[in-house]
Amino acid sequence: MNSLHKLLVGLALVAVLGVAVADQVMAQSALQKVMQERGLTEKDVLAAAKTYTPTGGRDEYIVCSSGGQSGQVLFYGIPSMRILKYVAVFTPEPWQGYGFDDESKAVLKDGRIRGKDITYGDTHHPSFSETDGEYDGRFVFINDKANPRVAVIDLHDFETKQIVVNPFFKSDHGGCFVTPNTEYIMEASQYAAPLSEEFVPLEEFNDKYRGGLTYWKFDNEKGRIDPESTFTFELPPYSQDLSDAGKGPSYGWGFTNSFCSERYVGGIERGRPPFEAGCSSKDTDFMHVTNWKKAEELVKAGKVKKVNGSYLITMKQAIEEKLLFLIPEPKSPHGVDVTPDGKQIIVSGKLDSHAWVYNFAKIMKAIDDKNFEDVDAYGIPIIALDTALDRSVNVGLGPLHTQFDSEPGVCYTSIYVDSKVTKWNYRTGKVLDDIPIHYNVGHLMTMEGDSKTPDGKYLVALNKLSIDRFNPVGPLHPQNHQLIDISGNQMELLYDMPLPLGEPHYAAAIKADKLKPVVRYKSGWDSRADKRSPYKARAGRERVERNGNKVEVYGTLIRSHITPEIIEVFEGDTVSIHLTNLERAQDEVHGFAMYGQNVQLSIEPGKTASTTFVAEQTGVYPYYCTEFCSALHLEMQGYLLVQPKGYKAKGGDMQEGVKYTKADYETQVATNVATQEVINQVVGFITSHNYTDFPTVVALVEDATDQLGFADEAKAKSEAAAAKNDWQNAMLWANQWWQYQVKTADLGLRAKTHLEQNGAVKSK
Ligand code: CUK
Ligand code: CUA
Repeated sequence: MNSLHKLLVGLALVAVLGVAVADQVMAQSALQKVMQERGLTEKDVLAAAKTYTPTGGRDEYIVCSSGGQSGQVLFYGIPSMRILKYVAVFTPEPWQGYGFDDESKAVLKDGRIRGKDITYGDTHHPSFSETDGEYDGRFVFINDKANPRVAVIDLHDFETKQIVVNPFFKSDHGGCFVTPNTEYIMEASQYAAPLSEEFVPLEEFNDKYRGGLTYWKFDNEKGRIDPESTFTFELPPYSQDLSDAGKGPSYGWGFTNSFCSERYVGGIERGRPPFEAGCSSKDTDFMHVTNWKKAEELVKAGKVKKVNGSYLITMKQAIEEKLLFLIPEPKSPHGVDVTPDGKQIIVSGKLDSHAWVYNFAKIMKAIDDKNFEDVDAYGIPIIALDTALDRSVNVGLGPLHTQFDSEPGVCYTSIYVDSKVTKWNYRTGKVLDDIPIHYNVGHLMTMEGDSKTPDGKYLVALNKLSIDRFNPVGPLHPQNHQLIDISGNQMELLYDMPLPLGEPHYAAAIKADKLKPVVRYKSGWDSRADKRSPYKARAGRERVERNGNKVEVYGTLIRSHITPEIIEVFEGDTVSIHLTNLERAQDEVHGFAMYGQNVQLSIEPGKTASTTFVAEQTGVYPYYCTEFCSALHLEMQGYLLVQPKGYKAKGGDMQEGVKYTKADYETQVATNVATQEVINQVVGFITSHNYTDFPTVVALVEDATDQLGFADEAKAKSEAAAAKNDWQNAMLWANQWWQYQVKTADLGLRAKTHLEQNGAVKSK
C-alpha cells in the first residue's frame, strides 16, 4: 500500500466512522477488511463518506422529482439519496387516502377532462414557487403532459390542493415554470390541435390546429391558481416544447422553444413518410419570445377577449401589440434555460452538437430597431439568428438541458447521444470538463439550479435507462438518478439511485431548511380545502345522524379505538363516515379500511377525512385502523352492519366470552395502582429535569398528559360500575383505565430516555 493510499484510507476512516485516533488502528484494519471483502476502492469509500447519512441525520437539500407516468411526484434527500415520500397528484394513492376520501376526490374531480375521470398523469416538470427569483419553500407545481393539467402542491403538508385543466390544449409540455415572484406558472402545449373540442380534419392543420402558451395566474395569498385571471397566447401549430421565465433584465418575458416548425403531419396509413422524418427536415426551429408583463396589462385593461371562458390572446393581437417574436434555433431543440443573471438564454439542439447562447439585450435591441429578417406563415416577426446570438458551443452530440453552477458563467448540459454531462462556460464558450453517464441522460439538476443564485455543490443526472446498474427485476427496469459532486474542478460520480416509479423527467432541489412542514393539523381540518371541516367531531360528541336514507357518521380516532365501534344501517342507505383524528402527537396517524367498500383513509393528527358509499348489499363489514399505531392497534376495529330493510333487533345481550368477578376487578385495580407508581416515578424524573428545554420531550409530555386524562375517565367509569356491584363493567373499564396508563408510561419512558441521552440536567 503506498502512502497516498494510506492517507486516503485514514481520511476516509475519520470521515466514515468518526473514530478517535486511539481506535484508529483497529478500525482501519476493520475498514480494510470490509473494503477487501466488498471489493471497494478508496474512491468508493470517499463517495460513501460524502453520501452516507447516519441514523437521525438529515439531508442538506430536498429534491422534488417528477414521477413521470405514475402521475405522482416524489421527494428525496441529497446527498443521502433516501426517498422520503411519494406525493399523489394525478393518480389515486391509497396509503395517502388520495382518491379514496371525499376531500381528495373533490381535487381529482376538478381534473376531469370533458366529464371523464382521468386517473393518471404524465408528470414532467416540477417547479418550486419563488420570491424575488429565489425558491421560497411554499409550493411546488407540476404539469401533466398527457392531459394538459397543472397541479398545486402545498409544502406546508406536502398535499395536492388543486388541479386545473387547460381550457385550450390537448397536451402540454412546457410547464411548469414559474415567473420570479410566482406571478404566473407557464404551461406550453406540445402537440398542435384545435383550441376547441371540435373535430377538425388533419387537412386543415395549418389553418385550424394551434399551439399555445398559458400563463396561469397564481394567487399567492390564497395559495391557489386563479383561472379567472389566467391568459393564453395562441401560437402557430409548431410543437412548443419547453419554457423558462426571464429574470433580472429579462423579467416580464418568457421563452418557449419548439420543434416541428415544418408543421409536418405524418400518416404512414396514407402513404406519407412518418412524423419523425417530416418533423426534423429543416435546419432550424423557432424560439418563441413572449411579453407576459405587457399581456397582463392588456388583460387588466379589458382588451383581451375570453374564449371558452378564458382569456385568449390571438396571434393577430399578439403581433399588433408586439407581444410575440420568433428567433431561429438549432434543429429539433430540447430545453431552453435562462441564465441565473437573466441576461442570456441557452437552447440545445438534440440533433446538433451545439448549445446556443442567445443574448437578451440583443433580442430587445432587434425588437426596438424593428430589425426582423422575415415573418413566419402567420405574420409573426422573426429576429435573425446572428442578430440575437452570442455564441454556439460544441458541447457533444445530442445536447438537451442546461443547469447552472454557483460560479458565474459555469453551467452543465446533458448530452443525450454521447451519454455524458458537459461542464462549460456560457460566457467564454470554453468547455471545462465532462463525465460519462450511465446511460442516456435526460434532464439534469443542480442545487437550486433554477433560482437566480444556484448553489452548485451537487448535480443529479436523470437517466433514461438503467440497464445493468442494479439487480435485475424483470424487463421493466427502475429509473436511475446519478448523484455527481460538482464542488471541485472535476465532476465526481458519487451514487446511483434506483427509482421504482415512472420516468422522472425533471427535478428541482431546494435547501432543506427552507421547508417548514407542520406536524399536525388544526383540529378537525379538511386538509384539501384548507379549512375547518364541517364534519369535525370532538371526543364525547361522536354521533350518527339519519336523514331519509342518508346516514352521516361523525366519528373520532384515538389510540386505540374508533368511535363509533358499531355502525348500523339498512341496505340501500348512502353512508358517509367522517372521522377526525384526535391525536396531537407527532406521527400518530390512523388509517381506516373497510371490507368490500373500497374504503381506505389516511387520517393524520388533527385531520378530518370522509368516505361516502352506498351500502348496496346486506352483510357484515369489519373495519379497522391500517396504521400500527399502538400496542393495541389490532384491537382498533369495528363493524358496519348493513341490515335488511325493516330489520328489527331481536333483543338479548351480547354474548361475552368471559365473565368477571369482584376478585378479577380487584386484581386489575392492584395492577393499575402499581402502574401508577411507575408513572409517578417517571413524571418525577422528568419534572425534576429541565425538560422544557427539549421540544421532543415537551411533545411527549403533552401526549402523555392527554392519555392520562383518558385513564382518569375510564377509572371513574370503572369505580361507578363497582359501586353497583356490576363486576363485568367494572373489570372491563378497569382494563381500559390500565390501557391508557400503559400508553402514558410508554410515552413517559421515551421522554425519560431522551432526557438521559441528551444531557438533561437536574433543575432543583
Ligand atoms: S423532457 Cu423528458 S428529457 Cu419532458 Cu423536459 Cu427533456
Ligand atoms: Cu390506529 Cu392502528
